[in-house]
Amino acid sequence: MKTFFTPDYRFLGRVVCITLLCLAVSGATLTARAFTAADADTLFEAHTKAFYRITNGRAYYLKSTEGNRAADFWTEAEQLEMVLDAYERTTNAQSLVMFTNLFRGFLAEHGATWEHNPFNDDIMWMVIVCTRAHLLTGNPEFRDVAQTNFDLCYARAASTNLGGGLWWKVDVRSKNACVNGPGAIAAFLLGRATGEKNYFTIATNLFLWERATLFDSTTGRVFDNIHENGRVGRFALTYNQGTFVGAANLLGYTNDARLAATFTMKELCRDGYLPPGGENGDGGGFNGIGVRWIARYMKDRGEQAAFEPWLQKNAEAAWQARRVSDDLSWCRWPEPTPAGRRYSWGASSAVVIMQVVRPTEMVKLENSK
Ligand code: 7K2
Repeated sequence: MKTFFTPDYRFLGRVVCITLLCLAVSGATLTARAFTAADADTLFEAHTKAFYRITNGRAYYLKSTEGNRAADFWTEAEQLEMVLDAYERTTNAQSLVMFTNLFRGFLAEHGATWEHNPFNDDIMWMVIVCTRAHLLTGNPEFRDVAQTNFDLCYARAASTNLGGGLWWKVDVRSKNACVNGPGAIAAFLLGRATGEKNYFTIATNLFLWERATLFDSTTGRVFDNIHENGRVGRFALTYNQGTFVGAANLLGYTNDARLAATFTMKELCRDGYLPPGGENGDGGGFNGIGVRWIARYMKDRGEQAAFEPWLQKNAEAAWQARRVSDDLSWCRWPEPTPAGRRYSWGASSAVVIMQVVRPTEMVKLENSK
């Protein structure tokens, strides 16, 4: 019996060897396509070279690769967040200098108070920027600008109509996820920055209103808005999913954060890829915002097993989609970035995802230890 089976064992051994060889070869292929921390630097630097402009210590982002127009209020604000993402990853003093120049440029362009802007969401985005900058640097100037503008915005945006929440605009026609998610995050971070408990209460109330009004707790879908007449616009966008996840995570509603993040991954993606944003509009940076808050939730709660492969697949796609001429990557990965005019906002999602998602190269190194 024994001798009869011996050749079979040897055959099995050979099968095992070949399988291991195949795994090693596919591992090598993965390594070749792994993105690195240096690649994340490259994409950020390419965006800087194409769009960052500075005169007399005041900096701004160009709107596109053609012409001299500056990016508008909220896309500028969110590109300042992109710089903070780069600083958080690298703690490189140079990105903090860039941020400070952009902050000065922003105030020179839009003033120190922003009540002239009819969009409450725009103000909340910039409040998040300034509060994050304060929490990273301790600079009181960032905190004070954030607090003043949060307060003036909240005073005009908060109402009890439709059960609470913030109006999107001064015309008080609808209450949108794009102001309530950011409003909750801004209030929470201001609570941390100022130590004033009232901001945490506001954050909780805004989040709970959004959760009750613009969230499907069965699926994790975040609805875009509710009109003053009570009609809900049920379409879901990655940036609204992201700020909902962000607020839920900060406030400790972890199950809600997980559900909304899972919805983004499973229902809004095709083949696992985030939906392509319209590049020359508001949508170009939606995925950057979405991923920023989902990645933060994932890291805070140790949910890498569920979300990191998906995030890294998208980061890898963003990296591979860059064009050779100037290393810009647009927002429609995995489709390659075409030649011609590109937009700073549209190119920011790729930069952000590479800052907030751990390079695949590091994962490989850790696995082989
Ligand atoms: O309708 C809102 C929002 O609910 C929706 O998600 C997006 C979709 O469009 C608007 S928000 C976009 C505005 C943000 N503030 C500055 C304005 O110029 C901009 O239109 O895109």
